[in-house]
Amino acid sequence: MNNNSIIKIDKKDGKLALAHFYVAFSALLLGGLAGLLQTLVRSGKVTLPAGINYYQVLTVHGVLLGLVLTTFFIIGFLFASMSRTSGTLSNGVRKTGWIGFWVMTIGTALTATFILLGKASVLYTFYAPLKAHPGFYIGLTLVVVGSWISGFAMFAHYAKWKKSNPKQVGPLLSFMAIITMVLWLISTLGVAATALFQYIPWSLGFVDRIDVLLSRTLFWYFGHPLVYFWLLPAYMAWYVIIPKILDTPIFSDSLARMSFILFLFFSIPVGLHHQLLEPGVDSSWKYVQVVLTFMVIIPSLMTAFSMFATFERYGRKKGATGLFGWFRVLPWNDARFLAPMIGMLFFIPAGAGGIINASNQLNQVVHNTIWVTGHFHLTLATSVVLTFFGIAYWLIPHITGRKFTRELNSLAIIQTITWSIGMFFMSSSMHLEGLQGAPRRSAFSTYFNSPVSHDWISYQIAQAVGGSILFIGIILEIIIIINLLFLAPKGETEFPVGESSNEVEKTPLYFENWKLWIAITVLLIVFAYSVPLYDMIQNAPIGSKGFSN
Ligand code: HAS
Ligand code: CU
Repeated sequence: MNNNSIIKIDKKDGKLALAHFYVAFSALLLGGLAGLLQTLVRSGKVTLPAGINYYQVLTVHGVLLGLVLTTFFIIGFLFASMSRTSGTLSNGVRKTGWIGFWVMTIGTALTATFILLGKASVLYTFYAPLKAHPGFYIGLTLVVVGSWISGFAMFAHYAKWKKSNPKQVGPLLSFMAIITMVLWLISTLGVAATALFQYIPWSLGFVDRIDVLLSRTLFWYFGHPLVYFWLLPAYMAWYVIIPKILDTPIFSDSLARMSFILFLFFSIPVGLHHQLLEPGVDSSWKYVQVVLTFMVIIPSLMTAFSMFATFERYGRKKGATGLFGWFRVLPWNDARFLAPMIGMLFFIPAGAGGIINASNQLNQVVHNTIWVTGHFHLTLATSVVLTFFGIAYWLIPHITGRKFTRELNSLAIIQTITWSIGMFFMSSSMHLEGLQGAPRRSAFSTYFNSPVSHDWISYQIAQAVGGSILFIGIILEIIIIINLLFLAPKGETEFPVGESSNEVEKTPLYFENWKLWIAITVLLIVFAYSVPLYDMIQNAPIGSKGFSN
């Protein structure tokens, strides 16, 4: 490991981060159990015990894993990263962080209650005209408000750092955390608007009907940047943590910042790529947003380039030669490296799938099929989630003052392999089944005994096999996390933060041009969304009544 002395984050800051991880990993366990049940039901071999509805379980799964696990883990990780790189949080910032945490937790509890009562089986995208109990929407709104409170706490902390370090660029990890939260803040305005002005009044019965197209458009204005809110913290680990684990300098501090700024620009004005088959939106605006979607691929390609360069440098240092010599010398037996690395490997086909989705013509083939479910189980549930597991392996023991022992490391390697095998089976069969037209968001059905549905069943059985292997992966992960929280031997664990090679490159100050970055972001949003939204509101239909089961 490392020879220089370990820099510890403040105990109280650690506690704040840890509180978020408790919620995140509880969500992993419950949400994972729901996932297992779904794949079993879809195999056609199992029916849920009386009273439990498939769509209720699917809502538990999507909300707990897609929204709760991610948001809590990310905010905990961002607070820890800020504390590590721009100094201990002030009492005010930390207190605000705790308020954010509790508002989010109360919101989560409220939402979860109504899902479990069977009053909100509307899936994580809560598409109208499916109608949930108002408590579901109010709970989710509280989660968003809580995350804003925490975001503002982080902004205040960064501003304080900048004040005491004038004319300097902020520490890379903190800079990235701030971009992530700015992205989150601007994008959540869409979902907050639809919740406050559409869903809540409608579910409370103040109005009878809802404008479905508008609600979906506001949702996807948020829903696409949501996926980069998940991805950017994983990229933080790839750009900044992995180089330190490899004891290699960061390839380029400026390139990393540039890629994050491009994510800020191009993440939001692209939501229509989720609505390419939606009637009522002029196709020229869909075209504009598809072009912008192709722009947001660039910062991911920059990330891939930067990672390959990091591995290459590490390999050369270890004496590797040839084009791929570096591959063999990478520290495959270190779970802190292996888990995110497998995440990167999976991101190559996952990203290619995304490009297929975004290509208008190909979207006609895959939209609303289980191909899309396969896509986001590779991106979110593999690339991002394995990277988060990799972060937990050093961050939790760093905070709890314990050691990630050899035994735990071995268990984490087994966990990573289990996850890869389970996901390979589940996701590949989802992709293949989707290409044959099998729908997503659907329980088992033979569709009135239609022959085509029989061709799907073998893929669904493969998904159940993959899902069961994945559930073993979840149990292993929970065992590791419980050990790191409570049982592992006491000791010191490093919070690895890479350094850039400053002799080669000095990061220019213009990266701190926040007003300009936000102005460009807003301009792009106005450009991509104002005409379609204006059209929708001008030509609004009478709207739809709600449906609930
Ligand atoms: Fe997506 C649907 C397009 C990325 C998540 N996406 C979804 C949904 C989710 C989701 C949850 O255009 C479903 C939402 C729903 O419920 O309806 N997606 C894209 C595109 C990208 C993309 C263009 N998606 C993501 C990420 C997600 C995510 C990231 C979560 C974290 N997606 C779509 C579209 C739809 C969609 C359409 C709508 C489909 C429909 O019809 O409903 C791009 O950002 C992807 C760019 C990525 C790359 C890969 C770069 C590779 C890297 C790894 C390098 C590896 C190394 C290791 C260095 C170009 C960085 C090498 C080592 C060796 C040893 C070789
Ligand atoms: Cu998207």
